Amino acid sequence: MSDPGAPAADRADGPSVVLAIADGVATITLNRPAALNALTIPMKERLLAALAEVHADARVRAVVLTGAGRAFCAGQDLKERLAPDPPPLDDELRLRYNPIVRAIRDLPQPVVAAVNGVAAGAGASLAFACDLRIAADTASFVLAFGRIGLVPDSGATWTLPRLVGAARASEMALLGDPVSAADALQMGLVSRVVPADALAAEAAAIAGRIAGLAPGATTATKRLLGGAFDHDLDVALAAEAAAQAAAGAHPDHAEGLAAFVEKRAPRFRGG
Ligand code: T3D
Repeated sequence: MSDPGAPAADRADGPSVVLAIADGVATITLNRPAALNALTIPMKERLLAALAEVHADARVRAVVLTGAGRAFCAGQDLKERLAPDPPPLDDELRLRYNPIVRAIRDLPQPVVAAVNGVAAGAGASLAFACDLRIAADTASFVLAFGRIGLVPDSGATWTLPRLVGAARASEMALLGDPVSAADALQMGLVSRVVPADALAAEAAAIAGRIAGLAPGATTATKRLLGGAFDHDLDVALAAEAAAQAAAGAHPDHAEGLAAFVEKRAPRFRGG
């Protein structure tokens, strides 16, 4: 993907968002390492386009979102905001950040955030929107919004309390202190921490395992978990029953049963 709208420095380093698809796994890499992958308008548009491409590609069964270089993403490019006539903040959220978060949540495929370094501001929000977060031991999360007189956005006020509870979310949002990978693991913000040089392989392995599952059941599981904090037990029970009926009627369920009794790996087809 070329990036004609990107600043010259970005073009020199290649496209600001790189999408690679192999073996059922799409890897989306934020790629402005010199600026810690801070998000410019062209980069946000490229990210949205990559997410749309992945959504439409039935071969893709799992997604990894990561950053190039030493950061995951430093959030909004603050230098872009200092340029003459930046777009109004609420327009930027409505037109770009919010659609990106919505696109991640609406993807049929689970998204693994491979947090390779600092995730700050909207960069942290992106990680919070993913289905799984695994982190390098060098990673950190910083809700940097307050330091520049802004409020947490891109869904962070919704996702973060659901991930870590109100008390920890409030500390992170109000104080803005960096949370280390070890602390993120302890508070349940990430599910695994691995040595930095093992992160890409670990993310690929997790995504590869997800890609080997029955895609319809995987999507339904993502949807069921995504709604978990929004309705009561009876609604959850009914939603599980409906999803199970659909999963059970799919040929992939029969394939899973056959593979079990034949003591072999299942070959799920999806569709
Ligand atoms: O449109 C809207 O504005 C609405 C949406 C807002 C959403 C948001 O995301 S608001 C929050 C924006 N992000 C931040 O406030 C984070 C700013 N960055 C930092 O606090 C620090 O850079 C980090 C904690 C992320 C990392 O610190 P450190 O010491 O490891 O690195 P550094 O030296 O600060 O940064 C390295 C380079 O990246 C540096 O460039 P230089 O001097 O080498 O040319 C720095 O300017 C650049 N950089 C880092 N973050 C950003 C950035 N450039 C532009 N925008 C950034 N956000």
